[in-house]
Amino acid sequence: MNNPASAIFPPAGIGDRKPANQAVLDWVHEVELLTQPENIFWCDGSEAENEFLISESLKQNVLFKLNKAKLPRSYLHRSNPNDVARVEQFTFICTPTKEEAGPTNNWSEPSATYLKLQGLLKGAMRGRTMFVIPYIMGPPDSPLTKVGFEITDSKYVVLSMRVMTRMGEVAVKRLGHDPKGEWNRGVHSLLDVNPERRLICHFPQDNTIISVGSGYGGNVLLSKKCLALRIGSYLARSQGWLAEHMLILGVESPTGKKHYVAAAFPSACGKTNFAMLIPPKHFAGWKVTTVGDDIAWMQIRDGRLWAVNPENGYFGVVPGTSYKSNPSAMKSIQRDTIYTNVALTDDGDAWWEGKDGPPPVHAIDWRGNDWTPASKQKAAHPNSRFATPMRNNPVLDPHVEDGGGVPISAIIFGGRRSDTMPLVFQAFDWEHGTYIGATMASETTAAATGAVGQVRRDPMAMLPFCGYNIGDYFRHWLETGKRLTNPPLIFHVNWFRKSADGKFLWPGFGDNMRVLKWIIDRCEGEVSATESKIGYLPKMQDLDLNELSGVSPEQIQELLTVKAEEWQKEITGHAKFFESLGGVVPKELEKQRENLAARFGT
Ligand code: OXD
Ligand code: MN
Repeated sequence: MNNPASAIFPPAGIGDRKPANQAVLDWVHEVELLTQPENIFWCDGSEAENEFLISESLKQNVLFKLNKAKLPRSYLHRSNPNDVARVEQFTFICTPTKEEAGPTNNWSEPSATYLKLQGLLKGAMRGRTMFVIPYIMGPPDSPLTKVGFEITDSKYVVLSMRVMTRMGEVAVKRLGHDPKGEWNRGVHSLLDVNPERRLICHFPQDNTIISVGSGYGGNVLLSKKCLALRIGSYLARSQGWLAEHMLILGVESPTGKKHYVAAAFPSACGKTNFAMLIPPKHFAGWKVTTVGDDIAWMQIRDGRLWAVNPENGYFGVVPGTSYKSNPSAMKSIQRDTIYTNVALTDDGDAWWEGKDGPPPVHAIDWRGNDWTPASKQKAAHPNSRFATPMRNNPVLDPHVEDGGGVPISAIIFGGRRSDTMPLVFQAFDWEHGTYIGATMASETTAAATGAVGQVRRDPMAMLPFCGYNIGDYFRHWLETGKRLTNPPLIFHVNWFRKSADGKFLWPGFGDNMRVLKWIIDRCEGEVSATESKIGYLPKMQDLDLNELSGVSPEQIQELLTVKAEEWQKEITGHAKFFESLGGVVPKELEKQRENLAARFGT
């Protein structure tokens, strides 16, 4: 096999569209001098460029072609087995002081880090092509939209960025000629894909990201976690908006009344499934549409929160995706999709655990080895992914390109919790909702390297993504609430509660519509609720459980139960978490915790 980063030599007319902005040209030249590539490829996002890059990637085994009839224009990429997930331990926020990065981030001093990275990048692109990718995050005409340039030596990154962002001309135009314009500088090199030389570094003050040693999407598609969340959250605070790890969905009633909801669940906890929910038959006439499946940028207008999805595609977890769990995702990934680390069947189809139908009798697993159903290893990596354009989504919301965004009626927090957390409850108000978000927890998943299934606090699902001090982030949430005259209502959901014998109590997926309907009814002021110690709980009769099969009334009762012993433990967990943050938690949230504890008599 060739080196996957080997240079490629485009014919005239491809790879030569240099932007005119002098600041961009100077920066590219600087990176060129440092990394010494064989040549520079200026990406413009065109069809011809894409075709050329795909054909070169096929030659170099960076991509494998999938069955043309079953999955047109779709490809398989296999990553280095040492490089399959985000690496939180190697992710750094490089602010002048450690306090600015805060207690939840790895911090590293900027000048020393630049020096270290320069050492690693010196000559790193010899014999390779250096790609320069202009892109925007956000709809082209949104005031929130940001320009980024990513330099990379990975063709897979270029091809994926074309799916995940609005790439090329649109970004060059948006930046224009002003050498002082705001844009993000992103440098990525695969180096030798060695965990010992893997670093994902953010310099918020310089609007700069440098990522080395990895080829995994979350570490290298710098638009996504690095810009849209880590740098994004930093910019959002100073500019007065919110950058959040949230899906955005629209829900329309049979009478045509529409609400938009944003929901923060940690990685691999079902954001994509929720954003593409198909209501059960009983909800005929209800429609759920997707604005975004991972990231929401939200600004205040007319006292309300308005959200845009800065992305242009979905980078979703493949295993478990099926026509039963997420038909719209299945339809989306039938074409134009880059699959990473799934299995390859003998007829060139993609396969993974949890796909509809029986497993293939033989396949090549994600590592490139023979696989049969008798194999002990998984055929697809648990964090195998699809990158697919959002335009493929059959339930794409018609307002996804609106620059002003969509008005948010409700914010939902949630995680994987086997116990303690009821199916749904509502915060008393914004400040209490901020507390619920700040203390939320979830069992860890394969989306990041490390142990899976351990409960960890993950405030607003932003633990790995908040680019500054988490105490200031909480403060920013509290201040945002004060500026909202018509704030979204805040809820917490848990689809993952289990019975004493370890079985899920709630079917989830499409049936989550029943919970969403209650949330919408609350937004409409159509139903009352039971005030409990933790917030407002649904009254049984207000949850539409008609035609819900296989769930007993006792199960529903259990799903809505607040158990004092579990909550006492939970409150201790909140206290420990706040303590671990070393005094940065705003006093309002400490007070919320005291009030909650007092309600439980502790
Ligand atoms: C993602 C993640 O890829 O959160 O969206 O890890
Ligand atoms: Mn995510």
